[in-house]
Amino acid sequence: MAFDLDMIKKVYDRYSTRVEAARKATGKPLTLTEKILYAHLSEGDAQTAFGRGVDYVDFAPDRVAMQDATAQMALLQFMQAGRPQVAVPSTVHCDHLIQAKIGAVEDLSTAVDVNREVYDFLASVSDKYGIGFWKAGAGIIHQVVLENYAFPGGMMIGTDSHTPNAGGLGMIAIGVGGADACDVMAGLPWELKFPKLIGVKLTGKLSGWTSAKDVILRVAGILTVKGGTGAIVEYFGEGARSLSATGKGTICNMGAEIGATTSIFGYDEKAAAYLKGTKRADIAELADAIAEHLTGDDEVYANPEQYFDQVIEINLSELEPHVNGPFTPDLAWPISKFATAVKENNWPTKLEVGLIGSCTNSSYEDITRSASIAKQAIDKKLKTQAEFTITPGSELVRYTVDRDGYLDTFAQMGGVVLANACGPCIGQWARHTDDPTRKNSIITSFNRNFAKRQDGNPNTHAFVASPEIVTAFAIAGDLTFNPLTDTLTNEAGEQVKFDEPQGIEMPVKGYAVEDAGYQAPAEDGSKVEVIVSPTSSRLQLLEPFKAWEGTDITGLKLLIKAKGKCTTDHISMAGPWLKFRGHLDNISNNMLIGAINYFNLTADNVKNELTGEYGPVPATQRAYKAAGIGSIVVGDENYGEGSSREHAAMEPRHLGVRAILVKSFARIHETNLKKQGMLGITFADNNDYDKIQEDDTIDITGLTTFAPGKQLTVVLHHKDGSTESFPVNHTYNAQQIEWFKAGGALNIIRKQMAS
Ligand code: MIC
Ligand code: SF4
Repeated sequence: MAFDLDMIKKVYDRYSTRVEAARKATGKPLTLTEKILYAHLSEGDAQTAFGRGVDYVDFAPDRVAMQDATAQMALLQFMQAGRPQVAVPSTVHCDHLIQAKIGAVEDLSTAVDVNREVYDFLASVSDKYGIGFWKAGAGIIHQVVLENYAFPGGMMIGTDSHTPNAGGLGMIAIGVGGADACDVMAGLPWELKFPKLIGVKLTGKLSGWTSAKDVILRVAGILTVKGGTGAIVEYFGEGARSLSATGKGTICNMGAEIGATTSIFGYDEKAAAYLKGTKRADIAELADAIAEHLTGDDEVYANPEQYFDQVIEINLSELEPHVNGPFTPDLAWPISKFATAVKENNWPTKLEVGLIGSCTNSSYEDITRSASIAKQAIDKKLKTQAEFTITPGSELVRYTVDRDGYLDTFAQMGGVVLANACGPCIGQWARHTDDPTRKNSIITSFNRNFAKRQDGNPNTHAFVASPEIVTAFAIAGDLTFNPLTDTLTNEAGEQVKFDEPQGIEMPVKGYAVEDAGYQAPAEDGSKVEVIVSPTSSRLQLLEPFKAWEGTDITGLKLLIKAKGKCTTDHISMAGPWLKFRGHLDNISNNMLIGAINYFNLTADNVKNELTGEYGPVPATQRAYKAAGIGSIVVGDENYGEGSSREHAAMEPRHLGVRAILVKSFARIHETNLKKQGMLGITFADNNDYDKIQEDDTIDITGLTTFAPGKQLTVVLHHKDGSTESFPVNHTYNAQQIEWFKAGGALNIIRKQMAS
């Protein structure tokens, strides 16, 4: 049912020709990344775009995947595009809106109730436009995609930043905003700045406590949250081939945390085995026939420095397990140094909750390795000290590990199984805590750990590690414990030590499931009606944004000058706000409420220049909007890091912010701003950030001659009557400038489809 063999055949049919042509045109051996990209250039660009150094290139992705929290906006936009059906195979996954509170069964039934309107909307839009629909409880998008849709050498975009998970099966899978998904579903080419290439050579072999997760935790430590920006990370070497396909998925998934466009592994025996194990032997057979093209050329891997922009080498035999955090995923600690770091930094040593699973780490291998630790706790009479939860990534995995007895083991050690959904990972967690003001620690096998991410509490110190390390920590209940070397006192008062975890890559008896949770769309959806109630608080049809007025933008008020980290969680918080993801006006009430105001170092408290009073960011902006005055948001480095949610771009657009001026942008967010017709600009000289004062009135000039590569000018009118100006950069190409002028890319599509 799920995968589309004909589509894959078509991709593979043109593959060899494209790769050969590219080799000839560039006169060089090719990396895997280049091969897949070249094989997916859209027809127009296919002849001209070989060779790097080209800027924006048009691609033709094979698939689109959307999760419920972003699909609503993507599909509300698609409905305006005027097409009867999607142009490429697409799926919707209901995973983000399920709140973890009691346990899987109860939480799922509450979610189905609470989110009925949204689920019904997504199901009917999917039915109408030919989109595959995965019901609530089916699992988390990236795990379901890996099990059903990812294929070696393919290209997919997804409305979620962890879409790169499919790189574990050799697919170029890239996280985008809903507007990008809308283009591809409408049959338009998809544009991407041709990426830089980072090569990661893995030598040696994992053993003992070390797992695939530790590879990416280490890479995050090396590259930091910005280091992968604009790059695709390609893993290779004997070490790479020794990793399971799901382990590779974990590494690619968390590549989002270093800002990478995506990450990828070549097709190998492990990938073939996983395809066969998940009932896709026919895909493995097709892939075998073009296997030489589904990996980088030998010359490239023999001399990677000549072909990659940057090369990192990691010896898996020497790699230690890592724990990263708190508050940022790139603060990497080898386990041998972690206890000292905890003490020196005064992080709360008592561990309150350990959480395993999520889209990042809930494979059969992960679960069996963690269960082997849990089993030891039972056998060695250790009492689990912290709370412990398990979030399976999909119903397929859940059913299988349940059948094989692992969920029982977790239950015996005191674990609680949550629904197959994002839950605590995205702040959908009704955590029971006696005192939220207490500094406290949790550890997860998820990927993000920004402040407030899991439970909305700024006092929570969240750390990230592999599921087996998380399990051991949860049993110990103490962050200064080193499971590799230390002993624990058991209920009989004896000192006991953990043995190394043991796992099984894939179920010996095969994967099984009763109801995977898939609903195929109608053959002919033209009669299907999509209903959005005009009084709904959760869904709202979109109104087109206004086109640019044709002049410079002047007289802007400074809405906020954000200081430090300003992720999409700061700009458009998730958790309780997820329920408004389909209602632009309502969700706009969370705009920038997490950002720290440079002038008073508080969140959600900015000066209203019309009254001189301080108030919440959204209310202040609504006051400017009501007065017909535009505003500007100023930010720091890597602004918009994290999620793909385009709400972080649409909310300011909807409320009348005219420009975002920052030191640098995260990739997806920058594109999202452009798509929505917003002006996203960067300081040419970062010191100019310091010139911006709270009471400034600001102009942006040069817009009447807005052109690629040409700087614009920002003019500050200070309160004391003085004026200062400085140049700012932008990365808009000719097409994107048209989006700006039209007031958003969708306004252009709508016109094209109507004509
Ligand atoms: C996340 O991990 O932050 C999310 C929630 O999956 C987001 C998507 C969203 O905000 O809906 C992402 O990573 O893109
Ligand atoms: Fe869901 Fe978390 Fe994965 Fe995002 S990172 S898709 S919130 S499980």
